Amino acid sequence: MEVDYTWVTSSNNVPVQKLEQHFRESFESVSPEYYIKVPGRVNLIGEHVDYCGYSVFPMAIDQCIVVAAKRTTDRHTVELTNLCTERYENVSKNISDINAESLSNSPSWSNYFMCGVIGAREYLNKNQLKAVEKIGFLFAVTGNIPESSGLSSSSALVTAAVMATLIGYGVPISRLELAEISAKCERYIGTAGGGMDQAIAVNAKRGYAARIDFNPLAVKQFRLPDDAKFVVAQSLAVKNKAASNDFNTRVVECRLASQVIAKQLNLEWKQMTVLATLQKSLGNTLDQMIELVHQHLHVDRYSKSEVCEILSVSKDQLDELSLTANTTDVTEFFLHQRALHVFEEAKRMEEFCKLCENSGAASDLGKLMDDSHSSLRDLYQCSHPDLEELVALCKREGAYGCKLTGAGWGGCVVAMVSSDVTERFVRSVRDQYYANRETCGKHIDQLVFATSPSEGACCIHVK
Ligand code: ADP
Ligand code: NG1
Ligand code: MG
Repeated sequence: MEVDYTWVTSSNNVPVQKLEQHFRESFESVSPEYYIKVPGRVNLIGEHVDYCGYSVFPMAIDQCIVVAAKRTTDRHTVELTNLCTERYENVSKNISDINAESLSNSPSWSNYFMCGVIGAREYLNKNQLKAVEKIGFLFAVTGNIPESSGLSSSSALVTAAVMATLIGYGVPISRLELAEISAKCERYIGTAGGGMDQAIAVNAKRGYAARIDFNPLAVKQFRLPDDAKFVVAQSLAVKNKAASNDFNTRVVECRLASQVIAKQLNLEWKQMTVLATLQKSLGNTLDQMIELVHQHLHVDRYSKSEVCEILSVSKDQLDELSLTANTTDVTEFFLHQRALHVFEEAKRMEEFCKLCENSGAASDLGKLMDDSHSSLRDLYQCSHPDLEELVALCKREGAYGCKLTGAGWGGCVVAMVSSDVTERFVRSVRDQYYANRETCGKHIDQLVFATSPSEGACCIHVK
């Protein structure tokens, strides 16, 4: 089989030595054949809109997941080991016993990895599957993306697993397809996410942020302003998105908002699973969609019975048509607030791109980030008291703008600051925020750091 990995670039910056040693110690002294490196990301604007079909504006960061890999031909198993922490236990699974349905039972690290293995295998046709019937894998994983902190450690891991499996099988894939199948298979863990994280992880270009559009997936590289820097700071509050139903409740609230508006406008509401589909079918502008939210969605909470009544369905039908497995017990939904956030955030994202294209003022970009954060806090209700403290501190220290990044409920903020003052800014945040907090042995440089756009996923063959 010819392998077409012309899109795979090499990188010198991978911490492979310790991983290689761990690989050999774990797997009877054999050495890895290849390494996969996939970065995390920070999203500058367009938060909680990707799963509604709207565009986002992330950039890759230097922190990454690295997988060392070797194929086996004497056993049809996936054997996993992890260098990061003892909490990430070793796992060995027969490939024919891995199935998508069982992965949402627990968001264990190995289940994220198995999402990727399944995603890769689903990409193969019958003949290809037959040809790889005897192939198994040894994988060792390490990484330095802070987990459950909104910098997309989960998607870096899943995407790396997809790549490691496909490369081992010798099956070529384009970057866009890789991003799409990685987004699809991460949903087996139980989160109904959009495709932002995987798209930037695979398509990022050093020195550029990217605008990512969905349906169809498209990536456009953007230069960021020269006079500003982006600083990431961890609040230290963590949130595993698959361990509660908060994330999926937001996804479902947006879907119900779309369907309730559609029903009131006598449209085929069942098809309006995301807000962007509703907008498209109406041919409306974002301002007109905002008008519709005010006209058709009340501010008070909706009970499940009220939603059922509006849509003329039973509770069981609603579960089947609109909810996810872990949101069928949710009894109240805030439709007005969630839809308003999404349409306004989609507008802010467009304005942010325009400003970047036309060398707009850093203060204008910062204002959009501030407004995004306020909306995430007040309308989307996915902030956290520690994030609020950190945002307030960053603003006091002179950031042009500051917002939570990723899903929220903890995790990181991203602040935009003048290039001239970045070092002082980082020092001030470090001294004031972390001085009296338990940092669980994390080095201070990992908690708050200036970041510039890094490159996307790559593979290094050992020769
Ligand atoms: P994030 O915002 O970082 O994407 P998620 O809640 O989506 O957070 O996913 C976090 C989960 O991803 C962790 O609980 C763990 O299972 C997995 N994970 C993250 N980093 C690693 C790693 N280095 N090794 C193994 N698993 C990891
Ligand atoms: P994090 O916080 O990195 O898990 C999640 C989603 C994104 C996006 C953001 C919010 C996944 C894999 N990731 O990111 O798609 O919706 O939240 O903008 O579901
Ligand atoms: Mg994640």
